[in-house]
Amino acid sequence: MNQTDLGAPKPTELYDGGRAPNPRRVRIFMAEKAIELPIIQIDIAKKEHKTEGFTRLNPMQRLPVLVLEGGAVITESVAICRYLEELYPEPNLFGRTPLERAEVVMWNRRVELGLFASVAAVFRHLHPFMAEFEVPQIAAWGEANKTKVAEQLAFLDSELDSRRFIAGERFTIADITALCAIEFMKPSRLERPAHLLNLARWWDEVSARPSIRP
Ligand SMILES: N[C@@H](CCC(=O)N[C@@H](CS)C(=O)NCC(=O)O)C(=O)O
Repeated sequence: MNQTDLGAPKPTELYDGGRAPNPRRVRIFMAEKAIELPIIQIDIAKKEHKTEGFTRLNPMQRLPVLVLEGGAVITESVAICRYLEELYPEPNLFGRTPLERAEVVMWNRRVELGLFASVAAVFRHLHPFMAEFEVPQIAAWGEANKTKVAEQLAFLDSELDSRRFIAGERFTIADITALCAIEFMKPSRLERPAHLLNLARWWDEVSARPSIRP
């Protein structure tokens, strides 16, 4: 891990949420850059993110949360990753040139608003575990999102026909977001269609990276 000295406060700890997909995005991002930080595990099932102490840290009651020296707090997975990218620029995961940076942000956002959000809607609106977290839980919305997931997977498959990774010819945060969305399909009781061969080729490559190991 090569840290750039920007005079910016250093991260001191990451509040993590176990198998939940957003904290996992940040953990994979950190592993790619070999960033090691004390990790504080918050058990979502035990509602530890709803306690008074955690709510003071993040009023949104969501994970992950990055704490910095001096007490500043960053939430939102992409904001956390952007901060870490500035402090630990290598390997680059957000793009090097103005065009590449725009393409990475574009693809990351597309995957977040498309595939990731649709899988999350299926999980949050159909899984019995989520009934007390997603209020109101609307089963019809969960069902409707199954079609959206299928559409988004087909879209990514067609895009991956012409390039190696989601945002171009190298691995970026957009791949991490897509990978976590697809992993999240398992607890959401969704299957990746086997006929999407470009997606399968991409999946085999990205899921073999050492950073992806749980
Ligand atoms: N937009 C946030 C989403 C964070 C989020 O929704 N985290 C989930 C875990 S993946 C959470 O904390 N869920 C707790 C709940 O729904 O009560 C980000 O990108 O970090």
